[in-house]
Formats: sequence, structure tokens, C-alpha cells
Amino acid sequence: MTEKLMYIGGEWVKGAGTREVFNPADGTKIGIVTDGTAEDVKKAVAAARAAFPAWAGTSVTARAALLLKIADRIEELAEEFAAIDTADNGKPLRDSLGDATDSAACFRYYAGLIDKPSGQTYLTPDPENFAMTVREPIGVVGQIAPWNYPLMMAAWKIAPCIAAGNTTVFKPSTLTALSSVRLFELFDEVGLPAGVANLVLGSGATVGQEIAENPGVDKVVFTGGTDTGRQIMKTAAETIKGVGLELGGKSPCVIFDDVDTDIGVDWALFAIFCNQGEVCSAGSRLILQDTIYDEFLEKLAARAEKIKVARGDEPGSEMGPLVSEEHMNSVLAHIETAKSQGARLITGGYRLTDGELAKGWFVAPTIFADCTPDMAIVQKEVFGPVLAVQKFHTEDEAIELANGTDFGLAAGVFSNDIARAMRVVRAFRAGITWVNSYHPTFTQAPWGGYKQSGIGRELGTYGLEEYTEVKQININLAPGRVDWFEN
Ligand code: TXE
Repeated sequence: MTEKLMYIGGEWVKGAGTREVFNPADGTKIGIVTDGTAEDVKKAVAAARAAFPAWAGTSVTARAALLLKIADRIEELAEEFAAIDTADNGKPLRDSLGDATDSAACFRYYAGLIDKPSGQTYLTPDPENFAMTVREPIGVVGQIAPWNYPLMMAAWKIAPCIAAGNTTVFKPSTLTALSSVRLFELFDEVGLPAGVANLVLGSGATVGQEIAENPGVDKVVFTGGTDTGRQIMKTAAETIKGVGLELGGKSPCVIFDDVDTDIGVDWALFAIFCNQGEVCSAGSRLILQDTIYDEFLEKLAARAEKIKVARGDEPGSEMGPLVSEEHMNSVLAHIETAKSQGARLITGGYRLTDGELAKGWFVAPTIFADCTPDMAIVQKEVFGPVLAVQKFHTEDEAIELANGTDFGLAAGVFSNDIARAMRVVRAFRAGITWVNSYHPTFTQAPWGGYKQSGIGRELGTYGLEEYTEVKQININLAPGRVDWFEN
């Protein structure tokens, strides 16, 4: 196996050591990646700084053309990217194929967006003054990504950043760096100028920390756990860097009794168990009306038990292994805590070890009923296939339960009463909401959270704005003396 390298200033660079990469479905070694240090981050920041003026000055047409080439190549190589992410992260192939398609769409969208009108003009109180705003790139952006959507998180971060004329120092998770390396090979192939996009590989504690610390980084953008986000924000405060944070969630899916049970069950399953529950916006709390509670849960458990849990590259796999042994153990520990705090386990609750599954990190789809707001399973992000069900009677109770955590990333409501659905969705304290749906995510629309789920937005026009500064330009239309001072 050849060692996968970092990409700094247009060169493939070795780090100080190496790191082995394993398939979470069976523990086999699938790659070796180089392991960088803080020194490598410093070199990458220097390369990004050097490349910034020319890139910021490159025409939007030329920048867009490069982004479109990247989009085309991702699309052409979608199956290869899907195979890489499935082997690296564990997710089913149908999921990773969707990620590749969405990643191409993200590059294409931002290629199309950057020459669209932006800025404002103002009629100021002084008729001889004219004011306007222009948006300019921020400079060098440090970008840190998690392991749950390896390629897609890289696309969501890098596409708007470089489209806007910034340069980037990008770090993927140590667990899932392989698709990022392949993506940077495409950057090289299409002729992205050296230093515009730099790939550093290594741990959060060294490489990630240096990205947040380095004074040459103007903004740090991170997706990951809330504790890590807090640490990054504290570090960034030293140099007053801008921060963009997309953090954890404990997102509610509220279902009223006027909804067809089969439809409700279908969405509730999708909300929590797609991508093994390793989704920041997972519908990890089902808030269910008491009048349908028992019948609904019976059907929900029966369908959860039929989900095909298998290695991601097995045909028909619907749920793969968790990303690592450490993460599986963390999910199992959350399950034990829920049991000890009195949540009623209605299905799952264990590691799957039948036959070949014993070689990987598989956890059965798990549902806890009768959960109350004081329980850890209601308040803490598990980031796995574990659903906490809470019961409500009135609409007000449903809203109170839905908003009753420190998080505010996503929320869904199901009801055929449009006025009620609108009341509830307006009352949600969350950044991404759905009515009679859960999960659909669009490159065109903003993504991000309220409360401790983060700061800022990715995707859409809002996502591009996050990678710009706003400059006010004032023009004196009657140049002459100001005469403020008499002499
Ligand atoms: O994430 P980390 P972990 C949540 C989820 C999960 C928990 C922990 O609840 O169980 O986080 O997962 C880099 N300075 N989410 O430990 O540590 C790290 O190398 C700078 C939610 O895997 O947040 C990786 O590249 N960077 C989530 C990235 O941060 C640091 C997705 C994310 O890792 C760093 C993933 C530091 N001090 C986990 N420490 C979501 N919102 O989608 C680590 N990193």
C-alpha cells in the first residue's frame, strides 16, 4: 500500500509519521496515510497566504470554470468515491453514492453563484455622498471536517470557500481521510493553482489545534462535536478569528395523531437510522402523541428489526457498521446509561455479532420508549442508531419537549393540519426544519444550528456570505475641502 500524502503548495508532502486506516466492517487495513504535524500546518498556511492575492484577483469566470471541472470529475468518479467512503466510513454504498452526487452538485452550485449580483447601494443623508458595499474574500480559511460524510463535508467546505476567492487549509478526520486525498488529486489534475487548496492530515490535537491557533488563518470553519467546537472557539479567540461551527444535535421529530401511522413510522425510521444515525441532524428524539403512542411504537419496533444491517458494500445493505470501535463503545455506553436511568428498551440495545458481523462495529437499531427530559438519552448526542421516544398530549407540550435541550440544529413535524404544522415549525428553536418530511438537504438552502448546535450557516447564498467580508465604499460626488477646522 502506498502512503497517501498531504497536498501543500501544490506538492505532495510526507508528514513525520504514518497512520493505518481500517475498514470498520471487518477491521481489515485499507490504507496508510501520512501523519502531519503543526509544522505542516504552518507550511500550508504560508502556501495559502502566498496564493491568496492572485486567487482573489482571478476572474470569477476562471474560478467558476475550475469548479465546474472539479464537479464533472467527481461525477465521473462517483462510484470510485463511493467505494472509498464506504470502505473508510462503513456507510452503505447507496448512501456514499448519494454523497458523491451531492458533492459534485455543491461545486457546480458555487461555480454558478459567484458571478451573481451581490452588495447593496445606499442613498445616504448627504446627497453628495454615495455609498455601496462589496463582498470580498476573507483570506486564508482553516477548515476542519468530521468522519460521517467524508467527501461531502470536504465539498461543503471547500467549494464555497475557494469560489469566493479565499484559499484553504483543509483537514479531514483521521478516521476518513482517503476520499479527501482523492479529491485533492482532482484539484491537482484540473490545474487549481498551487496553494489555493491545501490538504493537511493528522490528529485534531496537533494539526487541528494549530489550524485554530495559527495567526495566519483568518477564519476557522469546523464541523464536529460540541466539545471540540467549544475548544476551537476558545483557541480562535486569541487571534480574534472568525469562526463557523456546525456542531451536534438532539433533533426532535414530532408526530401528531392525524398522520397515517405507516407514513409516520416510515419517516421516523429514516430520521434516525439512515447513515447509522451518524448524522448531525438525525431525528434522534421521536416526540409522539399519546393517542397513537402504543400502536405506533409496535409498528416502529417491528420495522426497525427488519432493517438490513450489513457491510456497506453488500448488495441491499441498509445500515452499515459504526465508524470505529471507539465510537461503537461510546454508543453502547449511552445505551447502558439509558437502561440504568429507566428508559424502556423496546428493540435493539446491543452489538451485532452474528457471523461476519462479529468482525466489525455493528450496533442493532435501538429504540427507547417512555423517555423523560431529565434522562441523558434525551439530552446527549449519541451519534448512532439509537432513538429516544417521548410522549406528549397537547401541542404546547410537544413544543416544550422539542425545544428542551441545549441543541437546536434540526426539527421535523408531521401533521395534516397545516395551521398546526406551521405553528409548531415556527415555534421550533432550530436552524433546519421540515414539515411532513425529515432529512432532505439541498445545496441551495442554508444549513446550520441555533443554540449550542453552532454558529453560522453552510450552503446556499448564506453559505457563500460566510466566506466573505463586507466592505463599505463611500464616494464623495463633490470632491473639495471638508473645512471642519477653521484654521
Ligand atoms: O469528533 P471531533 P469525534 C459528534 C458526535 C460524536 C462526537 C465525537 O456526537 O460522538 O462528536 O466525535 C478534529 N482542534 N460529532 O471525536 O473530535 C478531528 O480531528 C481542532 C458530530 O470524532 O469533533 C476531526 O477532524 N480540531 C458531528 C474533527 O475535529 C480538532 C460529526 C471532528 O472531530 C480538535 C462528528 C481540536 N482540539 C462528530 N479535536 C456533526 N456535527 O456532524 C478534534 N479535532
